[in-house]
Parts: sequence; structure tokens; C-alpha cells
Amino acid sequence: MSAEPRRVEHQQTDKGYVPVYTTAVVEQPWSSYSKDDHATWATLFRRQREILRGRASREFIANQERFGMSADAIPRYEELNAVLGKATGWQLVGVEGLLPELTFFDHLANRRFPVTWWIRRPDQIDYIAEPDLFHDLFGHVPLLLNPIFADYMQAYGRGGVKAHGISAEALVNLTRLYWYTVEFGLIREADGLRIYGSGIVSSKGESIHCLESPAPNRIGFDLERIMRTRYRIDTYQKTYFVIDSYEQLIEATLPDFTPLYERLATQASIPAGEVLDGDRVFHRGTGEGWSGEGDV
Ligand code: HBI
Ligand code: FE
Repeated sequence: MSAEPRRVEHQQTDKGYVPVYTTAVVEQPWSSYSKDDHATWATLFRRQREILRGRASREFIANQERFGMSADAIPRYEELNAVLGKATGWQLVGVEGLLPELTFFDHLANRRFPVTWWIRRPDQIDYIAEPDLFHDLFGHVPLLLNPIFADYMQAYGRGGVKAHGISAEALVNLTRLYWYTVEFGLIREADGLRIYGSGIVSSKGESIHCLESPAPNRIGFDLERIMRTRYRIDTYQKTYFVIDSYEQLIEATLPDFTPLYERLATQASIPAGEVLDGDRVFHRGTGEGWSGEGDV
């Protein structure tokens, strides 16, 4: 018998919030989930699926269904892996909490997606600072069934290993790309703007805010612009970037970023909420529609 995996969370100290990192890969201790754990999954699953109707990317919902994810119980990684392996060759691996950056990148570069084995407590239903099972499974795993997005995630992992060896600044630039696409990305679909970012789909408030609030900017995807844009981790985003298709992500990621990092090192970063000349800004049209300036 191997020991039960640990639940590694941030620590609150007199210096404030301190993230704690762990590198272990663990078996999902599925039979140790309590009734409360399954109930938390069920509550969040039902609530988010309801909110995401007409808001999430078609691909996201279709893939959750293809996995057979439901409110009934916390999914078993083994069952998801059977579907995922056949579709794109990705595999989920259980982890205890936040991974050091290089460990995280190494998993992605090898088509392994780290999924936190534990789920948030009932008092954390509406907000938890770090990734838990709900965020990782509900939010990240569905798009790994999409071959294009699956390749993008691997390219990001490889890019991360490389950026780690270049400079701390290069890593900051690359991390912004992950943040504004994988975590907080919007996509333009036939019916209008839709959500694909995991940080959004796993949050009730932000799922509504990102599409309906007049406050944030919605700007067309631009690799260099994203890499220069700071972001907030403690509030809803002030800016979302909109892709036209998942292909756009992989195409933008094909070239070697080394010369880009060199150019970015000479430029100032952009505050999270700023709009620049040349940004392709999306506005809500009449009715429900969104349109990009310049192509209306
Ligand atoms: N670890 N388990 C886990 N999940 C993440 O999403 C994660 C991580 N470690 C680092 C990290 N994300 C980010 O710093 C990456 O963008 C580099
Ligand atoms: Fe995430």
C-alpha cells in the first residue's frame, strides 16, 4: 500500500499568502473522496454548465460530453485517460498542488497534464486561489481532446522549458501568453464571443463578467501585445484577448520566440487595463452580437 497523497495548499503566514510547491505524481485516490467532495463537484458542475450555455465555446461543451463528465460523481482519471489517449495522446497525471514552473512545463512538453487530485472545501466553493480538481478537470481537460489545442499546449510546455533557460523576463512574457489564452481566452464563433479559458469556465462570476460587463476590454489576439501585457491574479481580468480560431494559437506559436524575447526586453510592459492605438477592439453590437472594429 502506498501512502495517501497529500493535499498541498498555500500557507497564510505573517508575510501573507505563500504558495507551496510540490513535484510528486500520485494516483488519484478515487475511493477516498467523501460524500461532500462528490457533492462539491456536483454543485459546481451543474452551476457552471448552466451558466456556460450560450457562453462557452461549442468545442468545450461538446468535449465535456464526449468525456462523459457529469454531475453524478468526480470523474476517474483512468476513464478520462482512455478517451484522451485515443484522441490526442495526452494523459492526465495526479498531482498534490502547484508544481514548480519547470516541472509543470516538462509535463506539458511530454503531453501529460497535471491535475490536482483534491477538490476545494465547501467554504471555498466560490473562490480558491490555487488550482484544484474542479478547475483542472472541468476547466482544462476538455480542450485537450481538440488536436489543435492539444498541440498548442505541448508547444507551450516546450517553449516554457526553453524560456526557463533564457531569462526570467522571457518566462514572464511566455507566462502572459498562457494566462491570456489557456486561462482567460475568448474565441469568436459564428454566434458571437465565447469562452474557452479555464480560469473563466471554472468561475461563476467571471463567466458572466467577461462577456456581459462593459468594464473589461476585449481585444483581438496579438502575440506580441499579449506578451507585453501585465495581468491581475486577484480580480477579474481588465482585458481579454479574442482568438478567431484554435488554429490561430498554434500558428502564432510555431516560430522561435528567441528574437521576440530580445525585442520585448527593450519595450515597456503594458498595464492590464490599457487600450492602445492599433488594438482590434470588440464592441457589443445591437442585440447580442459582438463585432470587431474594422470588419463591421
Ligand atoms: N502547477 N499544478 C500546477 N498547475 C498549474 O497550472 C501551474 C503549476 N505550476 C506553475 C504554473 N501553473 C504557472 O506558473 C505556469 O504558467 C508556468
Ligand atoms: Fe489553470
